[in-house]
Amino acid sequence: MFEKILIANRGEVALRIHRACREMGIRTVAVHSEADANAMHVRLADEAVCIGPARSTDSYLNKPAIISAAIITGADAIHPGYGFLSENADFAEMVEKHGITFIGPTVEQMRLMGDKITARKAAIEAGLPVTEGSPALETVEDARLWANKIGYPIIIKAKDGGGGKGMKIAFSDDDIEEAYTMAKAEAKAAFPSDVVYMEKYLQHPRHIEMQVLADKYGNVVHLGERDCSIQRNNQKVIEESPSPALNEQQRREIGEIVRKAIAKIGYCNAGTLEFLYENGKFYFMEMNTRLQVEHPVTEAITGIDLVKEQIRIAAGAQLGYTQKDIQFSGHAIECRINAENPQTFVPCPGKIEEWHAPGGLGVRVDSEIYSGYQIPPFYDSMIAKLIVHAGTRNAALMRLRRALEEFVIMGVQTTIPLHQEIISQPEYLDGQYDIHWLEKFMQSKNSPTEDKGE
Ligand code: MV4
Repeated sequence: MFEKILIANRGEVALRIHRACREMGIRTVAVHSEADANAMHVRLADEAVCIGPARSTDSYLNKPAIISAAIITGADAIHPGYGFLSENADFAEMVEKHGITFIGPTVEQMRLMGDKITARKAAIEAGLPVTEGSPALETVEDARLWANKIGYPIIIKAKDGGGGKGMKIAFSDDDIEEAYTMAKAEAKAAFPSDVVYMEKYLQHPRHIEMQVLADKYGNVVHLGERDCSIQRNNQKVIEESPSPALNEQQRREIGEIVRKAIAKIGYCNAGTLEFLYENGKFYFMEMNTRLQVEHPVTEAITGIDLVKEQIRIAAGAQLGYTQKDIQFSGHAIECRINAENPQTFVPCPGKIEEWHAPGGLGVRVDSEIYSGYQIPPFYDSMIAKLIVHAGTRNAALMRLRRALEEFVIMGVQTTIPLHQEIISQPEYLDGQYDIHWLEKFMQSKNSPTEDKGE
């Protein structure tokens, strides 16, 4: 087992990884920017190294600085968390070249899944269902031909894309030139490659993702799904498991398909397969090769510590259990609490004047905030995750309502009121929502012409 792990991240996830290490008897090294000298992950770690100025590109994305910190402190592994360098294959390769273990899949697997076109190809070969799609598009004419072959509406995506950037939808031949040209231009500006391809556009899907764990010996389990359809601007807001849209049999079916595919690909460590789900069918979109923000939802219903499993797997341990040992229990919901204006979503950094997190049975708060903490303006605005777990979805919703009410955060605006509003909507309560529901709900609230029923 590793003796010392460097945590190449900040915020709640740095703390989350530290906690797993501590419970495993592994020492931790925090890295931090100049703006994060007073952060909780720095205080709790055994050692801390300042890796550069506040801007992420100078610190948390600074590969040589992070690797130097690992060498100086004698860390034998690096956990990248999520975001930052977590899906950067060049970083993983550099880490491994220095004889340090990157806690994640192999460099090849990261490259395969980081490219949408090769990921799609691997998924098809491994038996995963996908939308109809094209190979890389060479010209507008090529795009028009493929669009007619697939049938409108279609969506053009960048091979290196993610987070919705460089995606353009076309509903007819009239839109195709603009969609192709714009997608290509956006890809060129934002990503290393401007290669784009096309898929059939699904108009009202849910976003349902499957969590998997695989060791280096071909053992694979799936840990069920997370429904992440409550989102805005490609930012997830609420996640839950199980999905209100799936029954027991559908879960078993997609679970087995995913398990076999992961075994066939030979993937190892923790991973998430993102699907769109519409009219009872799943369509593979992409695979995330990192720990995800919403992983605690899965931990709640399975009792499995995903970070400990990532570390054990990276150290060469066997899973030690099979699919039939995985028991799904109850229902879990996560709310992402951001320091933002809840109407406009404009970030609201500042000093936390008062902080009181909820507790009690079935309530987990992952956060590195404390009273008096100054939220720096340089990073993501998520300041806490509230996760509730209870026997049924209704019980979880009652618990979530209670926990949100207990939460006290003074000094900055947060998205807590937004969460309270969402979970009192009849569609949310009934589980009747797709990926567009939140944006439509926000619009209807802000539109003076519409009857708000107040
Ligand atoms: C799609 C789609 C509809 N049809 N692909 C957005 C980000 C990227 N991960 C994939 N995305 C989408 N791909 C097809 N063929 C709709 C989206 C999409 C979306 C997906 C998941 C969660 C939120 C979303 C918001 C807008 C669009």
